[in-house]
Amino acid sequence: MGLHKFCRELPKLELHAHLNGSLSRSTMLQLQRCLADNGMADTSNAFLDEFQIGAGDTRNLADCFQVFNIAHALTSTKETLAKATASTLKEFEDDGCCYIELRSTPRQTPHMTISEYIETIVQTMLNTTDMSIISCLIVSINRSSSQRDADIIADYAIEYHAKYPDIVVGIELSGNPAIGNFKDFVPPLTRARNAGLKITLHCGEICNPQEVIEMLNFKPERIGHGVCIHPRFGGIDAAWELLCKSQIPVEICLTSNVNTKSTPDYNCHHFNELYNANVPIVLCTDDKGVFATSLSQEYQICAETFGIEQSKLARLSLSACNYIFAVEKRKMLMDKLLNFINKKEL
Ligand code: 6MZ
Repeated sequence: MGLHKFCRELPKLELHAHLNGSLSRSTMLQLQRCLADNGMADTSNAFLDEFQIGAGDTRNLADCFQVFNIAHALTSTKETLAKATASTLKEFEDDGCCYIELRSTPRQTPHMTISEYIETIVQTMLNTTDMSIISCLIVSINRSSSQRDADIIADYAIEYHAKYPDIVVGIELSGNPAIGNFKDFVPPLTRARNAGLKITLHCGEICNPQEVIEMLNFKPERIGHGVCIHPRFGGIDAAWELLCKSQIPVEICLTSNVNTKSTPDYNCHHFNELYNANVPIVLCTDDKGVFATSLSQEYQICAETFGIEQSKLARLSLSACNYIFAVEKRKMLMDKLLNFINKKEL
């Protein structure tokens, strides 16, 4: 079977996708129309064009954090946030994704409270009975936020995990890695962990070996990116050895790292180092709207760049089942993958 078709058909798990970075152009237009119908649209198409950071774009990782304001302007009401969530889930499903842990930073807007933000996403996920994709929410803390605001987000995550344990499954730390200190977020993350939430941390997205070691010693269930951990990419031996020993799974975002210039090109991506060292990895999209990609495209790029054959790609997806936060869904997803592998004789 052709690689493109195979990557689309392969049942895939998305474990690192930011809601407001995942909006496609058609979803954004839909949200814009919805706001306009309510007399609230103040956005133009030129404004939407700024949203995409494609290959060769001159913007870097630091600039990239500006573009999220565009999506945030569109998801500021309960109605558009619900539509954004539903459309994004549908797009992942259409791309052959069978399970997603969507993440988002709850925020207060002129039209909703933090609590309503979370409730809106949760209710949309509960109402996707017409879809076969299984969806969960990871609550994000932005590392640019104050300790007080991080505490508030953690409290809501704990409250909503207690209310909807099958939907609100984790908490994560993201945002501009050049701002803030991991240490300041340890107390709220620890409280969330003690309440039963699983943890994933953006780790080593820029060079900061001390922070990488602090993060790995915190023993999150997963980390995101892990670009600057191997000494070849600005990391230090102690951090790399700690990662190899701890076997903490890494959410890999190939196109995101290339388009933000965290990695010069696909060929020098640290996928190789992680894969060869047997560190668990999961292929993810990060921000499929901003970086114009899809999960099947990330599998295809991985296969083409690193020569990973179809049977190994399928096993990458199978192994992702081990690292999901909704533990009770693991067996069902593994059965689905094993079925696919047997049927295709891989
Ligand atoms: C770190 C990122 C990110 O939460 O409003 N975000 N944080 N590194 C990245 N690499 C490119 N991509 C996205 O989605 C948008 C938010 O996700 C985080 C940023 O905090 C961004 O504002 P939500 O749904």
